[in-house]
Amino acid sequence: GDVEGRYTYKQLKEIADFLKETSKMEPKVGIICGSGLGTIADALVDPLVINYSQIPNFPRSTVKGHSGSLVFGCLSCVPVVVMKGRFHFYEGYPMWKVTMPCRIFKLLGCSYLFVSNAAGSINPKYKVGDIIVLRDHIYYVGLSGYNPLRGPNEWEFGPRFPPTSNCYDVDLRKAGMRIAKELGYEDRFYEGVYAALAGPSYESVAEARMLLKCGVDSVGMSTIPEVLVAVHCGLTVFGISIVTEEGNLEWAVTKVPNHLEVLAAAQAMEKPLREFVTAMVKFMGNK
Ligand code: 6GU
Repeated sequence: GDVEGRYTYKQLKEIADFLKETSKMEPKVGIICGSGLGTIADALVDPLVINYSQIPNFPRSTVKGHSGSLVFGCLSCVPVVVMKGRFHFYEGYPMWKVTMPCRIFKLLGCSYLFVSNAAGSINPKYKVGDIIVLRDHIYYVGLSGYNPLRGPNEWEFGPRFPPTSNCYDVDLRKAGMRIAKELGYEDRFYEGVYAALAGPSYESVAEARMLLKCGVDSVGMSTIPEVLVAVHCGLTVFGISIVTEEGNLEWAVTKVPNHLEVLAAAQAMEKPLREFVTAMVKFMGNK
């Protein structure tokens, strides 16, 4: 049941009104944290944590021990709301639950979506710990029918046939690459194409080779549904992948990702990532 259920506009308004009353804030940027990237929320000044379980009509996160939370606060004096723990399609959530937070961001008054994910690299140039600023995407899940915008159009939010040729704002991408350079991280930042699979199984070697031939740089199981719904309702989008695994393009190689190495690489990028997000949000606040 993907299109049987949906949030009514009234339900979404109720969620947004609850969050407005509780936070007394009007965030300018909505930030979605990828797996292991929740430390972005730790950088907020005067954080207010609202657990998903406290929010009417909000789904629960399936990750054990964490219901997930929205954190309101300031980054570089810009009011933001951070989503710690997203809803993945592979967990069994329907697309209308996966993407609901973007419409909430819109109703809260956000102009921007900053979205991040942990991803595998397909382009052999990219190593664990590299950060890929999303230039474009290939949405395999949508090409095979699971588009979050399928079903009656929600005219309160946007048009029936939204274009997707400019999902990742060019000014933000340029600013992102400039800021990475100014921070001294140009050797770890690239612009690239992200592909989303439904998951939860990883890509096979043949699939990885297909992705490479299709021009894919990084691959994961998230982000694009949220981006499509954000673009539909007029949010300006900026996205990054953090490479936490290197995709396997060789049948002869049976490399198993070393989880400790992956964690160490992600941890090593925590400081650069925090600096980068802080600077990007400052740029968004001044735009
Ligand atoms: Cl779909 N593939 C690989 N290789 N690594 C990942 C991933 C996918 N999603 C997160 N990390």
